[in-house]
Amino acid sequence: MKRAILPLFISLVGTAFAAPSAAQFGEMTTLDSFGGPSSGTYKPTPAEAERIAWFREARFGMFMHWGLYSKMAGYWKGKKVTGGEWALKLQRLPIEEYRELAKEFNPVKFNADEWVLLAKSAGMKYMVITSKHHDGFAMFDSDASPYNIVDATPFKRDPIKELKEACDRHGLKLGLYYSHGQDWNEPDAYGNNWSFPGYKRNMDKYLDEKSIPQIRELCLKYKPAILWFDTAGDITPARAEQIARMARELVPGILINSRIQLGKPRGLPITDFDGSGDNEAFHQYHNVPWELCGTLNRSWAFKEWDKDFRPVSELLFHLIDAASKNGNYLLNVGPTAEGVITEPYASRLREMGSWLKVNGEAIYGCGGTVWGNEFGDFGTVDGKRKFIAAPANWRCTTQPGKVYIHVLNWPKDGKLELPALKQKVTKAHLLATPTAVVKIGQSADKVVLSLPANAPDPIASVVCLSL
Ligand code: FHN
Repeated sequence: MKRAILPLFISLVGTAFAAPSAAQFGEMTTLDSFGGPSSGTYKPTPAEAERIAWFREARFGMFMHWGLYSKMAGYWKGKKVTGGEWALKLQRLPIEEYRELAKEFNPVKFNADEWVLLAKSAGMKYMVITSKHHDGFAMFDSDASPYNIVDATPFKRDPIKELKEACDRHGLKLGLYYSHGQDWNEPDAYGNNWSFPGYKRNMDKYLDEKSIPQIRELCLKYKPAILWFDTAGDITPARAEQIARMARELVPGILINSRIQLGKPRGLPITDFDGSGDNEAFHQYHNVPWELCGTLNRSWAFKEWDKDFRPVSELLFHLIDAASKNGNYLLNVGPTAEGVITEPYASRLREMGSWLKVNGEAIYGCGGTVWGNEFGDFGTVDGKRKFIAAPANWRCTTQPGKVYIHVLNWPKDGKLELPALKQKVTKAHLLATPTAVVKIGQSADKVVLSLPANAPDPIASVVCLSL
């Protein structure tokens, strides 16, 4: 693993919930059924807690943005364009010309097992792929619209079906992203304000004639573990609820994300988990199960010219940071129009998998931090309330009876000071080098660990405290 100086990340998105105040932490609270401090505002029924259990256990998934826009690869008629999966709208392309891409979309190198095995080698436990993004093109065999990969391209195969079968073969869960309100191919949907001038759109008509029929067939044909909705547009709460209820009826145990509807997450029984901002985690511990989705470079869809891939140190930080706040990390790849996940993505994913092979017990199925004041706090900057992140020298995850300290900046003097723990620390060892000696100094107001001179891992080394 390359030596990397871990930059400090300031997460900018506000917490959607009043995160438990730091005062509530600072000492080991009783671990709730999710293995982390609970501020009491998340109360799943036994059935709801059961269906989300695999998601919390998983902690790490692969996001995939793959569609006709992948054929553009960041260009239009030979010219570099921004936008990726948004290029159609940002460049206000003629919709008839965009539709022509379908005639050339033929991912002959697509191999579902390769994709699933790469995700598995990264230590990922689930995948979420765009079954239909805002461009309106269905990447599955849809009976509700002929604008789909089987009927409209020379490929003629159903990659979602093949991915689902590969996920079942290799023990991963498959989630399906579906843009349920925004669809630039359809005049009645929300989002296309350049192709149908003067047309008075009717969202209910779009929902009844395309969106809901396709969501229905996604449920019946592929039984997804997650329906991952995005950009709800002006879908009313009632329609969002109708979609959620239909999905739960068709696929018992399915998980639904909070973006099914705009605004404050609805929470249970409509949605199972919250989403923080794109590439921005919640600032603090978030007691509703949640997920950070982020890009591996700077794009969701494949762009040939986007070579700005994030270092593994940053990617591992997001995984560890999210887990310490009770969240998952959904890390995105953008496959090419030929169906290939290119090496810059794959090599970083494999490096993350190597780290997880050694340290996975401190991530999978773990609860968040026992403290909560390590992230920083809100203050006033230029008269405005702002979150001021503390230096991210370490993060904490938990299992009943265990506290894991992910050391991100190895102390030069070997001394790592932690807030107080109510429980007595009986043992401390490094997951990477269990025989290395870690001395414990515990008093009423702090715990001090004396660490070996060298960090076993250049990015994040985990100390397991047994209580
Ligand atoms: O508009 C989409 C965007 O294209 C991408 O799919 C992201 C992924 O979280 N979601 C929306 C923007 O937040």
